[in-house]
Amino acid sequence: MLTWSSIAQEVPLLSNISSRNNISLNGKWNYIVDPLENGYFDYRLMPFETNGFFENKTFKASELQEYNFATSATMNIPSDWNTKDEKLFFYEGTVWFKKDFKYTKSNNTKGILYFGAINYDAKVYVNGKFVGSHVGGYTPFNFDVTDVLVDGNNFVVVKVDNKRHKDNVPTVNMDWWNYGGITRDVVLSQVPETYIEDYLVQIDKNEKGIVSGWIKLNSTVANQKLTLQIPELKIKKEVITDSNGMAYFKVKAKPILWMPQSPKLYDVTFSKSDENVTDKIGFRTIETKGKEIWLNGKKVFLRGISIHEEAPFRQGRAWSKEDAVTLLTWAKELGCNYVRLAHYPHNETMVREAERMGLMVWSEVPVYWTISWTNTDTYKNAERQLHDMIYRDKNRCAVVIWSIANETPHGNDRDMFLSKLAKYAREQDNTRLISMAMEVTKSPNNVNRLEDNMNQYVDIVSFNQYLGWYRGTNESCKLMQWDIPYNKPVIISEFGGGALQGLHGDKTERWTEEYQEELYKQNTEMFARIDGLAGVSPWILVDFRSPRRQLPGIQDFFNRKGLISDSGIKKKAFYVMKDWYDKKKEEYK
Ligand code: GCB
Repeated sequence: MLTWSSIAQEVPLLSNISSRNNISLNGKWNYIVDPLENGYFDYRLMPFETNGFFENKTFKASELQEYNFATSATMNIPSDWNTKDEKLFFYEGTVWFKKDFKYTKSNNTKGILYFGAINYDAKVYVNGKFVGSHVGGYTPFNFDVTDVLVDGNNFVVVKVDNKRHKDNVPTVNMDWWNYGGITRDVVLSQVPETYIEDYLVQIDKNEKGIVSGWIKLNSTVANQKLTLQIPELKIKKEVITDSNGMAYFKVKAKPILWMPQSPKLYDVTFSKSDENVTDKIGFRTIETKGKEIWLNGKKVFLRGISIHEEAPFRQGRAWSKEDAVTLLTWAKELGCNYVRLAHYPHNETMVREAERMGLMVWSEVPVYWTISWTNTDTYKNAERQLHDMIYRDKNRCAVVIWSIANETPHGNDRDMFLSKLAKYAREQDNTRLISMAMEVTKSPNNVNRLEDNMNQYVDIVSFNQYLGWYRGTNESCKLMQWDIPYNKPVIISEFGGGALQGLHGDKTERWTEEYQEELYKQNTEMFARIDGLAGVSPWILVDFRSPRRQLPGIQDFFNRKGLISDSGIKKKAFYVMKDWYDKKKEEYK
């Protein structure tokens, strides 16, 4: 007998999900808070095979049933639950979600259930049948649920658990809010039996004047005719799949290159007799030469800002186009040509909007601080998240840097873990730059020295430094010298300090806007003395929620290092940074 799990299963991600034939499952979902995981385990703590909440049974007065989705509260999805229900603000645990939907079955059509992200541990059921699970809070996943869908009324139930665990990625300790929930879009995608699963289109790395790439089907069928079209470049190319269901192409083309000043994107269509997938794709080159970063063959300075995926004004997880546009418009106002999307892969819309607006992107996995370096499952988890980040965004020319870690402690175990991860990243994508946010290790006699064994695995030496906040005073910037003994470009991936917007005082008083302003003045002046500095991304664009930040009246559970307050008001330091970027822009014209 076939088990359910053998007919509904996780499948490789559908690329470019928003261009597919989708039924949106966003909107109201019923939810049940379940701190003891009562809907999953029986009283002997054995998982239920039947009778769990996933069955979504209809409540009848004649039978004993201690849950009822139909009469439970509803929540708008996508969303974190922490900002949607006061009782759940600090909650970490299990919440069950249920959504009803209609579906018309047809032969030759598959149903793929796609989640943009769920934080953290998700178990998914369709019509009471288990279809699969996923861990990791910031990457998409999908299941082929064709065989469990019925004609007419269907329901999906998801058990979401955001409890932190030491061996997870990220681990138990971090400086951002562990927002739980179905935090990104949910769709049921309808695709043909044999469908275009994935593709890549890029300027050829080795041959000038050539655009190359591939199209991949979901099954290993040979001799399928596929078409690539880029009308504006007068490209219409027919290709035939090999026995792996892959079709490769190389075409002569001289596209106008994407760059921050003019982020040119082309309409591209991939088609099969019964399917069209359309995308907007840009072309550019990115490389390093000694201590310089070159975009399209020209030296560039990355005028950046770090951003958390935190919704402007209302807080909570950002997910919508509107959220993305607000955040990125602020970055543009600051004079940025670059954003560091910290500390985990942001939603796909954010990356696409950055690309549309002309912002280069640093994209990162949550290998943050001290994770379990020797645990092989932890490694596998990190590698999977890295894989999925690269897979989803490989066609986004805006993404120029994959970052594999942030502020990790030196040691052999870490070195083994990160070197393996760096190699893996390069195997997945050898067309982009690899980096990680390191730390300054020594500063004897006012010389900040950066030493990290990982330097050999990265293309860009990046580090976070907090002179004037965690170390030294603002004044100490004046004397500080820098020793970075690597012939690679340098990025300061973080610097900054906290200020409560509206709090004024002397520039020596912490938490005032004047202190933060002075910190930015002194730091940026010091940057002139850093050899090979090729970019900076101050910490951070907007104040964001963090349970580590308790100081009453000042922090109130917000990290206050934003250049903009949580209510959207620019602090004084914003303008210091903007002036510095205006000058950099002139310098690199
Ligand atoms: C860091 C971390 C970042 C923190 C920041 C801070 O170095 O990378 O996640 O939020 O410092 O504010 O302390």
